[in-house]
Amino acid sequence: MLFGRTIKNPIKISDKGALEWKYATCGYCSTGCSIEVGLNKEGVAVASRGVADANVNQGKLCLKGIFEHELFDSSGRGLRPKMREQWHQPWENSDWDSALDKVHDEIVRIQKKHGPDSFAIISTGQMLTEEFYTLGKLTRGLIGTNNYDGNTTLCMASAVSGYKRSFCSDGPPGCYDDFEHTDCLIAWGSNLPEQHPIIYWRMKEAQEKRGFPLIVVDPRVTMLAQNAHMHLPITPGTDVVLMNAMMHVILAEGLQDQRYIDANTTGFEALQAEVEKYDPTTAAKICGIDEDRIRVVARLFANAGAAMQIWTMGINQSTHGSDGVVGINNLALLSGNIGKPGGTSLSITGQCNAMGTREWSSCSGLPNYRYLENPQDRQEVAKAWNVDPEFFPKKRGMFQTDIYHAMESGQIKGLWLIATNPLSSLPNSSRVRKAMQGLEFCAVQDCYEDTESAQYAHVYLPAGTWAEKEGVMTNTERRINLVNPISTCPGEARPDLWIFNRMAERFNLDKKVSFPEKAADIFLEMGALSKGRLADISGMTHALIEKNRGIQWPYTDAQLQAGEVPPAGGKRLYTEDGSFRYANGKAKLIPLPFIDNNEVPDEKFPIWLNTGRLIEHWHGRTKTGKIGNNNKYSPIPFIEINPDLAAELGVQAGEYVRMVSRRSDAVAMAQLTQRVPKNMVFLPFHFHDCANRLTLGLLDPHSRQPAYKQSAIRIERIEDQQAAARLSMEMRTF
Ligand SMILES: Nc1nc2c(c(=O)[nH]1)N[C@H]1C(S)=C(S)[C@@H](COP(=O)(O)OP(=O)(O)OC[C@H]3O[C@@H](n4cnc5c(=O)[nH]c(N)nc54)[C@H](O)[C@@H]3O)O[C@H]1N2
Ligand SMILES: Nc1nc2c(c(=O)[nH]1)N[C@H]1C(S)=C(S)[C@@H](COP(=O)(O)OP(=O)(O)OC[C@H]3O[C@@H](n4cnc5c(=O)[nH]c(N)nc54)[C@H](O)[C@@H]3O)O[C@H]1N2
Ligand code: SF4
Ligand SMILES: [Mo]
Repeated sequence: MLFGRTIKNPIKISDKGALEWKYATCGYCSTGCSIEVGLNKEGVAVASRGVADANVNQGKLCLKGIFEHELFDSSGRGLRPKMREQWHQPWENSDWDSALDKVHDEIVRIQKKHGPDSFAIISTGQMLTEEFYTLGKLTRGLIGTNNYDGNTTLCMASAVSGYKRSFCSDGPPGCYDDFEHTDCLIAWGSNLPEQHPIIYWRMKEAQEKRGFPLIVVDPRVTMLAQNAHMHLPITPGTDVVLMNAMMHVILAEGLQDQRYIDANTTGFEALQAEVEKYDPTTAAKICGIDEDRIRVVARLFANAGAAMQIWTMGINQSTHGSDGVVGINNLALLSGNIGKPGGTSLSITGQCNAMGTREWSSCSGLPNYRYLENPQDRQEVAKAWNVDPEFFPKKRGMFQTDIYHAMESGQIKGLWLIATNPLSSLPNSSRVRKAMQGLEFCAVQDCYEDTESAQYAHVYLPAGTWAEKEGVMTNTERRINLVNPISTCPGEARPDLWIFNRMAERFNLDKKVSFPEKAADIFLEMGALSKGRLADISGMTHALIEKNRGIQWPYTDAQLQAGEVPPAGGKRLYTEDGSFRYANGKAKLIPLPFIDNNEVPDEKFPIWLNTGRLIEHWHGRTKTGKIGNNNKYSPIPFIEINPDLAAELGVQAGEYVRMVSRRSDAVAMAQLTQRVPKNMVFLPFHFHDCANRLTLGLLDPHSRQPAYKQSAIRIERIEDQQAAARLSMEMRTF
């Protein structure tokens, strides 16, 4: 018998008629791929391709980047500003002046009536850096609410907090080039092949060349786990116990790098005393990893010439998120693996410009990692912006997750949402819904008008997206790359920068503060503010960035003047002899006692609910749900469920099931797979009104990031499959 095709037709790539190619950086994930968009003779975007001489992606793109040009004319784009008196009334078309006046007047009214901090502004990791900077200037310098934060609290807050605790500063020390030098890689809670496909390709190429061991810690058999030498299917939320046990073994067997520890760290004795309690036999009972395996991994890691750790949401999104990051840093410091090629602790960031917002948005402080708490920082920024330093708050305001609680309690009355969709992305969405319904005023600024959160808006501001705008983004390895305007905004939609500048005019009547119109000029202003700081970008310009296909910070004016070539893929933040930002130049080793404070399965809710992502979709699918070649892979909500559990529940493959948590319920199709253990299901959070109906999202005490990955549910068989199918079809649209 013959299998497959007997005659092979040559693959034909249809000619899309692209005549001109324009340079940008992909606007989905934080990998930061350089991309070119092809325009046909009418100037319409018809194709996307990777840029061959870009260090990051070397000509490659993933499934999202390759169809990114289709975003420009996708359905649901906002074409006109809209307004209404009450959120439940029908929208009325408006014009820019009226809509912006309304937002301005409501901010002023609410601040006057209830105090400056009663109006909150929530931003994102998905705009361009010049836009973040401008919004920060407007918010901190003119509007003056302290309750200004970003969706990065849902994402990178634990990494930021952990880096600050260990090294006294945010800023990932490593880069992709470290894969080329490492002798051992541990990936904690990261599904690299699906969520950062091109970083995965870089890692895989390096690994195939040099064969270093890959150890994956994830309760699920992800694609990365399938490709690992060792998979550690950890009990959810217990990574810190495994880390402590590994440190126990390292210290008990004298495998630590004592010279490095003595020269570059403080706190060794306290850490030693704490990890003493975590012998592998005891730890194995909590974290579910066999004691001998813990020993093997600890030895492999500590004995490697250079050892590297990466992590993503499996660590950050936990009640021990910040501790997990500190634990990773502890392991790196004990073994002298910071700042050397292949030896690093590299947080893989999430959104395309999650780094840019950390550096420049002023959400948690002031530009370029300056602190509101530091008088000198306040003074410097006030001088540069020509505002009164006393106008700045003396400490940071609420985190995004706390802002919602303050909306519930009535402390916050007004909200301006920019490029984030909390009704889909915050945990326990029925609480979020209620909080939004209770607002006196809400403005939503989004490139799509059909988002869940826009349901509760009084004003809708239609924004441009991605390469309808101009500016830079920073990727996971601190590389700043350029987005050129390739298409114009549809209808009357305008770039976010334009919207901020027009809003600034309304708060800046005496024109005291300058708000440049051009992104390239704003970038130069930022460069001047960055001189001598950790993230010094004073040597960069937009033109130089495009020429180099991205430049990693720091790149200083002095380096430029000295003719030093911009860093092209090997730049590390700290040197092998420390140089950390604490006053004594040393990093901190911090003991991490484990307290089991998660929601865990019990008799009534016996199944772990693990939520996360798929390669083809982006978050709430406002973008990928509209692109056929992305959407077709998973158009409806589904769960990964173990066949043994399905059999016990009497559920067949392809049937719909009802999931019930203490918060609410949701319906999804059962996909039977051994990827998850019998006591866990995995539910992608991309679908409308689904995963976050169920999640509890307890907050990490340091970072205020929600534990999206650990909730308890029960699963019920549904008799009426047709009704469930109809419901599930509704969840695919919004
Ligand atoms: N295609 C696509 N790519 C994306 C995104 C997207 O929406 N779609 N989003 C981007 C963004 S913003 C982010 S933040 C990143 C996220 O990237 P990732 O963090 O890699 O993706 P997730 O699927 O959220 O979670 C990763 C893994 O954490 C595991 N996990 C769950 N609980 C635990 C635990 O207790 N311990 C450990 N060690 N692991 C656990 C899950 O099983 C899951 O496989 O992806 C970015 N890239
Ligand atoms: N259950 C569960 N929930 C999660 C997670 C999880 O793993 N599990 N992960 C969390 C994480 S890591 C993240 S990052 C969040 C993401 O949460 P959100 O930020 O809510 O996710 P997005 O859907 O990306 O929202 C971005 C919004 O901005 C719009 N937008 C895109 N580009 C532009 C632009 O240029 N300008 C403007 N004005 N609008 C734009 C999009 O249309 C979209 O509505 O979700 C979190 N929620
Ligand atoms: S890996 Fe990330 S940056 Fe690269 S093409 Fe895919 S989504 Fe875009
Ligand atoms: Mo994220």
